[in-house]
Amino acid sequence: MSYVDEVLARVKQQNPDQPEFNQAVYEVLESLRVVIEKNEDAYRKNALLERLTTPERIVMFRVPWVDDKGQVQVNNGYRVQFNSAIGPYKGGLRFHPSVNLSVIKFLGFEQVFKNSLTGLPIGGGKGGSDFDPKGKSDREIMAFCQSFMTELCKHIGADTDVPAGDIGVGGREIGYLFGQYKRIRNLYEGVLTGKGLSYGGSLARTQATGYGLLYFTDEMLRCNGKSLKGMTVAVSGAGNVATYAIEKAWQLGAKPVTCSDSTGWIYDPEGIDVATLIQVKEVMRARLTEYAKMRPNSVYHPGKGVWSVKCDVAFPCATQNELLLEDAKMLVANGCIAVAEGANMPTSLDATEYLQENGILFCPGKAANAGGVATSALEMSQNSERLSWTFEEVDAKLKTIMVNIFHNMDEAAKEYGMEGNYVAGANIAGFLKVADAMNAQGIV
Ligand code: NDP
Ligand code: 2IT
Repeated sequence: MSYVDEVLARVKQQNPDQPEFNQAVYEVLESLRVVIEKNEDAYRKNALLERLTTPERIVMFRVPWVDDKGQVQVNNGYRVQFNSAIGPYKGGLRFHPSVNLSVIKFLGFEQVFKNSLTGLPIGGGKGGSDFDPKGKSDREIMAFCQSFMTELCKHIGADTDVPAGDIGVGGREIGYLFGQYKRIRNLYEGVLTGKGLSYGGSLARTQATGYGLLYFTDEMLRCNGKSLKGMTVAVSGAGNVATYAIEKAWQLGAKPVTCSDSTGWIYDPEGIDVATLIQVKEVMRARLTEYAKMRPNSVYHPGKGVWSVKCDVAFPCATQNELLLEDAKMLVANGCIAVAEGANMPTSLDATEYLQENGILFCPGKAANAGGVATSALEMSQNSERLSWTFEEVDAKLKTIMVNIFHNMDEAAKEYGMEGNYVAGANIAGFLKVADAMNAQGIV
């Protein structure tokens, strides 16, 4: 059996109840086959792939908190410190009822390669809780965040592990988490990113994932003789990533016509209005039905369906496995030319294969959405030097980073004889730096 197959079997056998983690590992290791086969004995002897697929540390903890009725609630808290070969663990926190160890491990595993692709010195980690922020009062959110950080603060630090936001964790939650860390540890340090601007946050971090996704896609289209100008784009999600992807799509001359949340989706023939979207999702924290009320020419559809809309480029920006084989078929049939993942692993494996086989330019999330974590690393730099850069400075760095990621990914695919296969290119380029650092540091 080849070394890759041995490790895939081992991961499956050791984690039989973790479908998302197995899915992420399968995609990466399949891409790495060509690299591993060149030096199989050395990789096997050093158990490089076993170490790569086993987190350095997993912290799991109880999060008790009191709701507004005086009832004690208990949630599960997680932090997976996956790989610190190239820098302190770095990656978001997700608060969503679907969170479990499989989801956090898949996200942490992806983060290792994504962070490597940024070219910045950050290792990979991820955390979160099955806490559901929906419908909770501000006081309940604060109580939860304080309890969560009371345990998490023992395991993180500016040079150890630096969490940030993800689904269900935005500026409000980061503020409460930072306040509690500082209070318990008596340390004012850049232990979290995505902070508010008055207490160490970076300009452009809020916009960074969505903007970066569009810079990346723009460069990819340019290198394939195309341009976003005049294109119709479909976006899923209505949160941080989707909102700023939509904003930058407009700025680059495209027309974003859809967005979605966990209950339904919007088709707006005049293009999604960013101010209305922010008002509904960030200020009112309401459903997209409110968007339809405020924009009478738009249509709200309950359930799923964003990918049935005719578009040139599709940007899945909500969650994992939200673009399935039947969606991929609709996109291809409707003449879509590119899919770029704003979310982490939003496209199922069979849908990815179908898109690639049908000539769609397919950009995997670990490359296309790396602008968020890259700008988090820029926030860490600013915190370390106790300075703040201008919006223009950060945005320019973000753009350069995204353009470089595209070219590194593209060149890695070409070097290993898989031109245009950006999944393979991203996995290989991300892997090589981490593997080199792991080899240099001995058996740890
Ligand atoms: P937000 O919480 O801001 O927004 C998430 C959006 O997706 C919401 O509109 C939400 O709907 C929808 N959504 C979430 N879960 C589901 C689900 N199970 N089914 C249907 N819709 C769902 O999160 P972000 O925008 O920050 O994150 C979106 C994706 O981007 C995630 O995959 C995340 O890991 C990834 N990502 C985020 C980065 C960041 O910097 N924030 C960086 C890189 C990747 P509703 O409004 O109903 O909750
Ligand atoms: O998936 C991701 O890259 C994020 N949620 C952002 C992580 C970060 O540390 O900024």
